[in-house]
Amino acid sequence: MRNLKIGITCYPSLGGSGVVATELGILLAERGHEVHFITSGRPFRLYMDQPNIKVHEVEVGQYAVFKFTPYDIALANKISEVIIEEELDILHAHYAVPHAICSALGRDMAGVPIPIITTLHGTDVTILGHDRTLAGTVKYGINKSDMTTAVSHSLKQETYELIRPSKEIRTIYNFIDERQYRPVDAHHIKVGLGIAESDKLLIHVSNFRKVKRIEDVIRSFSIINREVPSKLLLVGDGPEAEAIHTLVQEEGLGMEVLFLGKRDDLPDLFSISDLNMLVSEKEAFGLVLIEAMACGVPCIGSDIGGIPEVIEDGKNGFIRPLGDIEGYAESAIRILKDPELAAKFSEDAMRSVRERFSSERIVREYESAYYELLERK
Ligand code: GMT
Repeated sequence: MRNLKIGITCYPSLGGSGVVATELGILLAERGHEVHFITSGRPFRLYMDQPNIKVHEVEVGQYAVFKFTPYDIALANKISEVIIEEELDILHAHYAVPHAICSALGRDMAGVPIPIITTLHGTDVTILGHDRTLAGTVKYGINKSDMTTAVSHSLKQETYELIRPSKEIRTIYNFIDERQYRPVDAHHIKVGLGIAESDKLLIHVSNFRKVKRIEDVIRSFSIINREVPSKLLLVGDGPEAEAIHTLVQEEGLGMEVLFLGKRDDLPDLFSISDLNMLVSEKEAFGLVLIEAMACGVPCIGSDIGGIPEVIEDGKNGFIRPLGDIEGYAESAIRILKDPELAAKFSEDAMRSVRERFSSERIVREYESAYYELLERK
């Protein structure tokens, strides 16, 4: 198969869709393809100049007539330029709004009928699909794409029900960069944080938005902490940070909960953790689950969206109904108090990621989708 020139448009900042798009681009470039990121800035996980990768930054002019700067129009304009100048074979849009819509517009402007593949990541459907000011454009973006993928079966189903697109959607799961996410010896971090050797460690990583239900994590940790000497690491930042701080104080957990902010050393933090909690009320996939599992950490999750497709209930973690604070705590205590069960879940978590979410497997699925689209033409 010949190497391709692939345009990728995505959010370059912190967030699951940007991480997946960037890591996909890096791996495609390593496989010999030429990858062109068309974004508002350098993707944050793209650390250095890598062979076969070019970043095309979108510039937006500031004019007095604009009340709102037209980033989306500038993006479509940049996409059309890159299609022509770099002779792209295919465009891959991550997150429907505005990337799928701008890709369709950019392709029309370029007048070159290259295929567009759009990957839906979750909130582009589960939140924006309910917003009457945007839902129509989500549908337009999907229908104008030659292929649409969703990061879980659950998201695929929800998109069919909510958006009713005229095209079929294919599930391609998210994947892990195994070179980064693996168990490492990071004991020094536990020592540095002043955590006693005997304390069990729970971890929650997110963008601290309401959908993550961090208050449920805190409330169940409060129950867990009464039974098991433990600490909770909260990693990330976002709009709910203040409310979470207040709740932690109200629950009298000020000494037990450690706010670590945004961190780059997630593999280290997972490697010292005994349990990961993701109990969101919306979650198309839950990238953080496979990041934790790849480091051998069992997970507790809510029965929402793609979470039950990632955690295998009773095999490498537990799934409990959304908001079941007691249930989460009971499941966590079971794992934390039973070293044999914890070791079995940990092994199975790593096996599951290797078998189901390996970068090799998933990148090949995207590559096959690209070749299939090019053959269809
Ligand atoms: O809320 C987040 O976690 C960020 C969000 C995003 O738009 O980047 O994540 C979404 O895409 C990730 C990558 O595909 C998925 O793993 C997350 O489950 C999904 N978030 C939601 O559905 C809430």
